[in-house]
Formats: sequence, structure tokens, C-alpha cells
Amino acid sequence: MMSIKNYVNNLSDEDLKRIYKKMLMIRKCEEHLGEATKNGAFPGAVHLYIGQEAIAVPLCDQLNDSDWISSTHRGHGHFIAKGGDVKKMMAEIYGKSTGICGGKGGSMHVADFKKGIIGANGVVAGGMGLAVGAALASKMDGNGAVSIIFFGDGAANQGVLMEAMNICSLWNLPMIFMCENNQYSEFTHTSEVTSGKIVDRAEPFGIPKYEVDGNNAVDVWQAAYQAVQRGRNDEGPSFIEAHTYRQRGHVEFEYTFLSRTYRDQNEVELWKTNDKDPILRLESYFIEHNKYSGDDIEKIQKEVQDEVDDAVKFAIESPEPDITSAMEHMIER
Ligand SMILES: Cc1ncc(C[n+]2csc(CCOP(=O)(O)OP(=O)(O)O)c2C)c(N)n1
Ligand SMILES: [Mg+2]
Repeated sequence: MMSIKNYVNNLSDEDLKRIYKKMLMIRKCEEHLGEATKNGAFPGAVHLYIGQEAIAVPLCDQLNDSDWISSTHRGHGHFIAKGGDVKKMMAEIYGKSTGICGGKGGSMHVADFKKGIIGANGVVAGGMGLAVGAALASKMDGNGAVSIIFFGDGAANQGVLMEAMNICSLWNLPMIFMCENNQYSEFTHTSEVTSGKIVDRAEPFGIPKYEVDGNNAVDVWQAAYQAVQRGRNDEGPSFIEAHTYRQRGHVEFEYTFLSRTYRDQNEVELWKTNDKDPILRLESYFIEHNKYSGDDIEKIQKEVQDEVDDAVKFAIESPEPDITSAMEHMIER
């Protein structure tokens, strides 16, 4: 049934356990956000990454602070995976002054340059050019750093992807194109708007391509390993298409404005099962191979939940930004 195998010799059980814990952190943060948004606990909308955790975490696990990531409107998972501070992210989403951007950016703008996180981005494919710039800077610095653009199947249909692949190939930039194909763009199935296979778009540019099961942390880790090594060794860009599924709506709250259903509930439930959900798959692997007992898993779940609860408490108890700070960080005219 479960396809996670112990076949990579450069990925240890300890690595996999660390990856699992980070994935759990994303899941539990977002479960909170999904619940809290119903009660109007914070301003703005949230797009949840639940179900896609096995993409950001195994890739970012191989990165350093000097590597760059650029992300999407669904960016909490990328932020946490790259080592962003969970408390500061939570406070940012709650619009508090202790947030990573002083509470002025919110969910779609979590960023931390010190951690190499250029930011989430409300513009579909908007992070693409930023990541190319970071890749160019790394190349010019010659520091072996890589740059990752996370983008969706919908973003893959934006012209800037072609421009980015063109220049990254031509200039041999240390860029990783990580397409998270979660089968939907808002309320439209990918098959209705996407011609051919996304991963094949890398071919005419001579960019090596990898197609993986994005719900299998080991598969993603392996492809990411090849791509990161290529970038570090000045061998140029790589393209990964990771197949996954968006377990939640496009945006929390969508049921309040949608007049039709756009996907079958059975389909959604299927992706939450032990065979498909990326976290349950890892847990099954650990138990089947005697790496963890059920009790161990419960203990880890509790540890992670406690950390999330602390972050939420911090966010709730933090002050709102002061009105006098409204014009701070603006360009003087
Ligand atoms: C340039 C631009 N066009 C349209 C939108 C509205 N919009 C927000 S998310 C989205 C769908 C994105 O789909 P995908 O890239 O597959 O990402 P996913 O939501 O599945 O993670 C659209 C059309 C936008 N934010 N920016
Ligand atoms: Mg999508």
C-alpha cells in the first residue's frame, strides 16, 4: 500500500523524523488558522497549505539561511519549512506589531530576508522574477547558494515562467523551479486550463526535469537533492513538478461566497486517507518499520501542538501596531 521505502542512503531516519516534525508544525499551525478564521480572529484571508507539506519541507531541509526561497499566496508552509519563526508568523497573520513584518503584511506577505525568505506573494507567479534575481545575485557572489521559486499549476500558465526559464538556462543560474501541482487553480481543475504536462515545459530550455509524488517526502527529498546539488555545483537550473492535492478550499471562507460546488467531496476525502495524506504516510512508515511507536507519535504531536499554542498565545497577547508607525518603511517623497 504505502510507497515510502527506505531506499535513499543519503537520507537517514533522523532526517526523516526532523522532516516529519516540521511537516506537523505546518499542519497544526494551519489547522489553528483554519479554525480561528471562522471566528474572525484575525484580519484578511488565509490560503492553507494543508496536504502539501511534503513538498516544502524536504526541499527546505537541504537549504541554508543563505539560500533563497520565493513563494505564493499559500506561503505559510514555505515560511516555516525555511526556518521562519512560527511565533512571528502567527503574530503577522494576527496583524500584530510583533509580527515578522510588524503586522503590516499579513498572511500573504510573510518574509524574512535573514532566513532567505523573500516572501509570500499575492500575485500569481509574482515571486518568479524575484527568485531569478536572487539566483543571479548568488551566481555573481559565487557563494554556492541556490534560489527556489515555489509556484502552483495555475502560475505555470503565466508567461513569466517562460521568461524565467529562458534566462536561468541561458545564464546557468542556480535556480530550482518547484511547481506544486495541487490539481486546482482557485475553483478550476488544472485539466481545464493547462495544456500538456507542466514538467515538459523545461525541456526546450534544456533544463533537467524531475516529476515526483509530492505527497511522498522521500521522493521529493531525492529530486530536491539532485536539484540543490546541481545549483551548488554551478550546473544551472532544475525543474521539479510535484503532484499533490489541496485538501482545503482555495481560501478559507470560500463557502460564504461560492454559489456552486466545484469538486466532489469524495475526492477530497480520498486525499486525507493513510495512503495519500503526506503526514499519515510518514507516520505509517515509522510504525511499520519500528522507527516510532504510536505513543512516540502521540508525544511528538503534543510537543508540536504545545509550540503552536504558545505561538497563538503570543500573537493574541501582542499589541496592535501603533498608529504612528503607519508611515514607517514607506519611501519618502
Ligand atoms: C496575476 C494574478 N491573477 C489572478 C489572481 C487570482 N488568483 C489568486 S490564487 C489563483 C489561483 C492560483 O492557482 P495555483 O497557481 O495553482 O496555486 P494554488 O492556489 O493552487 O496553490 C488566482 C487565479 C492573482 N492573485 N494574481
Ligand atoms: Mg494549484
